[in-house]
Amino acid sequence: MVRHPVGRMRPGRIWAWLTEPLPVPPEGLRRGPLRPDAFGSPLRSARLTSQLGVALGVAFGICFLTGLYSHVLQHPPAWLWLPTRPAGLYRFTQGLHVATGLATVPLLGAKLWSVYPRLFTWPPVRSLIHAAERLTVAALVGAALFQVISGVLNIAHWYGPMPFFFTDAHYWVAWIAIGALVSHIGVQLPVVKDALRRRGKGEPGSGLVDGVSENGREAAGGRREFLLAVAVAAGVITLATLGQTVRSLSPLALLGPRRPGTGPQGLPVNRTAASAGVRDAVLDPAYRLTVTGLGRSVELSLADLAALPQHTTVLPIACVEGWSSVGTWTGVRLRDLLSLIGADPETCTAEIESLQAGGRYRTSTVGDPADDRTLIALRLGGEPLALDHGFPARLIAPNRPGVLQTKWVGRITVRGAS
Ligand SMILES: Nc1nc2c(c(=O)[nH]1)N[C@H]1C(S)=C(S)[C@@H](COP(=O)(O)O)O[C@H]1N2
Ligand SMILES: [Mo]
Repeated sequence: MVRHPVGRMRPGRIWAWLTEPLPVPPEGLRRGPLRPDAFGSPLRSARLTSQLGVALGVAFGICFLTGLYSHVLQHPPAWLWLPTRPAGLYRFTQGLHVATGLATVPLLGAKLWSVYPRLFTWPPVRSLIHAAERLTVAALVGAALFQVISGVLNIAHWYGPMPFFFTDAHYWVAWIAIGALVSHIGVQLPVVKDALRRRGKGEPGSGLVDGVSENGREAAGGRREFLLAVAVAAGVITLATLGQTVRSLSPLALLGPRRPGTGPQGLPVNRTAASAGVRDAVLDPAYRLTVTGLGRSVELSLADLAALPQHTTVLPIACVEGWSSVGTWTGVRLRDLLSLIGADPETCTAEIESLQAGGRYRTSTVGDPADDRTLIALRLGGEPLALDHGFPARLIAPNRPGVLQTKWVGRITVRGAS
């Protein structure tokens, strides 16, 4: 049993109260999984748990940071300057977020398997501080399972089991997970350090004995094989999904719900024109793009738009779900459209509004409309946009989550002009 490091401190009054042993429940209750010898697998050891814990900690850290970046891009705070270069940065970070999250599935499973006998530890609660520690672990396990499961459901577009808004829930539970994780690491660090330092203390040459379990039993072999199996499972899952964003791996992307190169004009589609209910509006010959603000307004027909200077940029659609695909887009620079009503693209922002009547992603804001690569695109790969890619006009801007690349644009409103 490892002594709690803080227990060696000169105990203050509160600390004494928190760590005071609580009464032990009657031995007669110690049945079933609570029996001392209920879990016999010699594979479980502090060393195995520590190694899985380190890997899982790194994976969660990556998911947290890349997830935070995705959140900030979708909800940019006014005081924060966000770079638009490199244009494919979000494509990389979000691909990493989803790939790492999926690789976490076998890691988390193995880690929970290695520690679940501790659910039945005896006595269940030794002291108030022990109770707090167990509650933190419960929060960590609950939050980790929630993140992995809700993330997988989101990529699968299966919202039935999620009666809440995925994005908000996934964001807030991430803070619970990271808070509980930091506290868990703080408590377990001495145990982990100790377990990892014991490398090679087993019987040399036998290849069987390796590490010491919590109760002093020597852990038998098989740990390496177990870790290898977990690593292989994580690797296979990664390979089978990375192809949704890395084109050369796309033939292997059996688990990736969207593969680059599929869909109209070689680009995947999440929301079709039919499901967004915009078919009639966008095919109407009376379609006009309205640019408005500062008390001025212009209406542009498709012919007017085609008569303006055309520019081409090569930019990815990088969906929050981890898939991405690069397209060659041609159209009118957003800055040129804003100039038509005398707005200064250097000092204003632009709200881009879809002809779609409802839905969360019918509008988005461009904070830096002066960027030359930001287009109201009319063409993809040299052809007019497919209906599902946002015909007749869609926004395409660098380093931007897919949900903000608004399709079927009908109105642009100048905001925040000075
Ligand atoms: N108006 C509108 N634009 C939208 C959406 C939407 O639901 N409505 N979905 C967005 C999402 S989630 C993505 S990933 C991209 C996909 O663009 P694509 O269908 O051309 O590949 O469009 C974005 N633009
Ligand atoms: Mo998306």
